[in-house]
Amino acid sequence: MEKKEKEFFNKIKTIAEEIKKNDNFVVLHHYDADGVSSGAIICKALERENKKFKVKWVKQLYSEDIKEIKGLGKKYLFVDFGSNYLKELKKEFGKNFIVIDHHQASGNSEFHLNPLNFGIDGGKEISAAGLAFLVAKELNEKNSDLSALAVIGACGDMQDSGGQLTGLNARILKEAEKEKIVSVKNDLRLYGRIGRPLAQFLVYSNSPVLPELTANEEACVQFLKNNHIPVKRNEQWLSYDDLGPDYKKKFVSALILHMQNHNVPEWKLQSMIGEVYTLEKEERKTPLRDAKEFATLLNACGRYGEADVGRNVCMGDREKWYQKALGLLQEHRINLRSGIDFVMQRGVEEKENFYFFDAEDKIKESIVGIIAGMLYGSGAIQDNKPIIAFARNEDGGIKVSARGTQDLIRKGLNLGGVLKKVCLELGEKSEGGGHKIAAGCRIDLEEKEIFLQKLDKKIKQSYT
Ligand SMILES: [Mn+2]
Repeated sequence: MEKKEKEFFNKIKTIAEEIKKNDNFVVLHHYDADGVSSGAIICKALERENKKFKVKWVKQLYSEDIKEIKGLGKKYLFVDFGSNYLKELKKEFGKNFIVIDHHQASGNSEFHLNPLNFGIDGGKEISAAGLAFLVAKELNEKNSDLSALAVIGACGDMQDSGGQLTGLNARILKEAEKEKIVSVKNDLRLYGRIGRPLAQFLVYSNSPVLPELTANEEACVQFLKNNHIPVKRNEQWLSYDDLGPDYKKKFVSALILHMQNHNVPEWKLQSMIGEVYTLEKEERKTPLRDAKEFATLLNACGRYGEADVGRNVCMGDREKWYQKALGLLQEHRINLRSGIDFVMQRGVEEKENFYFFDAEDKIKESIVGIIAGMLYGSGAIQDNKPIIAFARNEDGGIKVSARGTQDLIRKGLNLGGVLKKVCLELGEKSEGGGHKIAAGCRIDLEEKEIFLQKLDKKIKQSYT
């Protein structure tokens, strides 16, 4: 074992020992799929050690949250965030806190587990759920059954986006395979292979967007018909996973051919095939059976302010909380669908350098970006310009979501950079940023027109 890796596993030991020695924990975890699954792993492990604990999730760790939980317990455990707050945590809790995180850290502390400090890529090779799993296993061999949650967390943070899990993730996966908790195969990686009827499988595909299929149900139904793919058997809608090997092959070749006919580049086609993870202990045909679908279920819970629901499902509930989670997932699908319908009906407006639409309060600000991205497949817009979506914030302001395409990025577009610049010009109240291909910001209602003008100029400049 390499020296650094040895140190990494020593740190895991240190943290497990610290947990063993103490009681009365307060667990604070992030609200996305990785945050929820890592929080659940830690809670389950504490439960099995007969430790008392309180647990709470937050969307983002703020100083107020840190102050708010002070006094609720004796030992504070931060999962999937905290690395950037070590100084503050020291000030509030002295030595009585543990951080398990994989984001960029500032400083270090005794009970701080972060792969980046050991030369391990926290963006690709392990997520908070993987770290939590290693700690849990160090606490008790029995916790090896939680490996599925580590895989779910990694998928939630898109650490499988290269087509497979690598590094420590791959090692955890091997273990999960050996214990028959997860099985791995190479297959079509589109989201919803198990839980969605075939037409919906295509309609809601947004990674990648399928030209003339994504967000266009009629076209998807026609596509299946033209290629003689059965969509029902015994009055039951079929999912991709229900198709036999021959029909699967037929489906994949038809889809690839369709993409090639729409000039989708080779690398993107290749990214559609890769590892898929089946959770063998989960019931067939449920969204818990596939790691990515499980992660989406958790994200849906978080998005609608119910990350507790997701955590309870992760911890094993398959009754009340699971039913509630299914309801939230259903609500999410309905919202996506009616959001798409709304935009298709209202139509998209156009400036010289981008498309845009204002959903006002008709689409939730938390999903308006997803819908904007899906429009590239719908036929409502071409892929020659980025798309900007507006929705109302809770505070009455405007949430701006921007989406582009790989091709535009190659030509120089950087949406995160552009939004940041525009916001700076609008004054300090507005803030913005994000990635090149997807970004967001908040502006005041009355700033919309000037924002559109400034944006048009800045996007143009980014190509030169
Ligand atoms: Mn994470």
